[in-house]
Amino acid sequence: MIGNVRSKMAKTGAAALLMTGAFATPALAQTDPNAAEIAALVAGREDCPPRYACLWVHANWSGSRWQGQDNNPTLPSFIDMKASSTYNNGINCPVHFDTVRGYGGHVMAEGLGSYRQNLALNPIPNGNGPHDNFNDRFRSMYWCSR
Ligand SMILES: [Ca+2]
Repeated sequence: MIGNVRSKMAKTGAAALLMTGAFATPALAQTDPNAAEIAALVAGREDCPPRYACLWVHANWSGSRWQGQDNNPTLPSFIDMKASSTYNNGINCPVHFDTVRGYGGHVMAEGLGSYRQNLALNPIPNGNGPHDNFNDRFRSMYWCSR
């Protein structure tokens, strides 16, 4: 008799575990359906090594990446006027991205550790109207202040 009850409990427990397992995976997947995409995006941003500021040709930290450790009065042609996302992975101060060579023009400060996923969403203050933004505009960069 006792053995019979234990056997039933064991079966019930096994059934409960199976049900938990059956429902756990879909429930986790529903928690954040974009988890894999977000992980891939963050991985792209994390490609920027420590001590550098990085620019990517495309939004979402994708496409060719440029990385700068010093002040750069010019940018190589593959990224000059083509940057669409940013990441300041420096160690001590903001980086400034400028819309003209040799610094100046419209300047966008990127704080230490901060990033922009899509520069098209960053309007230029006092630019050429409400739709003017920093996408595909950067031509030089400097650290800290000038
Ligand atoms: Ca671009």
